[in-house]
Amino acid sequence: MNESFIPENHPRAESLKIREKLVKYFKIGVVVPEGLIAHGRGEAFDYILGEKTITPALDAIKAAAATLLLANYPVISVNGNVAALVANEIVNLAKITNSKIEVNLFNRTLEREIIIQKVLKEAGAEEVLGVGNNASAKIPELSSERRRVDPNGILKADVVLVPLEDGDRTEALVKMGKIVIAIDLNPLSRTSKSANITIVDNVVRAIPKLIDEVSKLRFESKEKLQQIVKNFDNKKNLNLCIGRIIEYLSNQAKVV
Ligand code: PTJ
Repeated sequence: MNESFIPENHPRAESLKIREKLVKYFKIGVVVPEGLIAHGRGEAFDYILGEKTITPALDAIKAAAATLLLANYPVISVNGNVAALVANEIVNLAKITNSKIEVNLFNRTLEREIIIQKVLKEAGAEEVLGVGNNASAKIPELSSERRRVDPNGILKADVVLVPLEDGDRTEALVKMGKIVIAIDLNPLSRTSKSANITIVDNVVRAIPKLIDEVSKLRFESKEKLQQIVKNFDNKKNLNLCIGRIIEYLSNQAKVV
């Protein structure tokens, strides 16, 4: 990649670096143009969430960590944006939660599956599911290429982590009886509303925090982990996130 043109003291350096990363991975075919648009929507929500991990998101992260630790066969679903932004972190999370990693694309092509697999392997993944003919099973109720999943991955999973997923597929996974953990900056999206646990936060902050939380909880008893999950209410949590946006905007309205 060309040297970065972003000055370190730029007030929006972090956000610009993320854009730069996505463009770099767009140029090599990992990210699709739609992924850049989806990121723009995410950025807008991040802006009105104050660009930090809010307390309700921390509660969701704790419930997600407990759910992953309780799972029998957890799978982390990876698309282009996720591979571009947090490949190393996904590999670390998979290792400490004993999760499988599956490439699962909205805009599926074999070339993209292969290059995303390469990015994940370079980040340290030993096994990457869902590539080529390995994605031979189908999610019922979904049409076209979007329905393909790996019989040794998402099809078999009891818990699926879907960072940046679309609403149709989240709903279909829930209907299949999977416990779905979503990461989505938009608390109003169908994904957010239909997942069992939604972390309303940027993947670049949420995944490292999820790793920390798993490290904290990994030696806790099964009962304690079950209690954490039981105490979590996704609808209530999403309402708290929307409340935080309203609060943020009304505070801004006072200073403008
Ligand atoms: O790589 P592919 O082919 O699988 O395509 C990936 C995209 C993201 C294009 C595809 O899954 C898609 O179209 O997703 P949607 O339906 O646009 O949903 C993306 C959601 O993720 C939106 O609600 C965004 O607000 C949110 N989002 C975007 N960037 C981030 C994010 N959430 C958390 N962290 C982000 N960095």
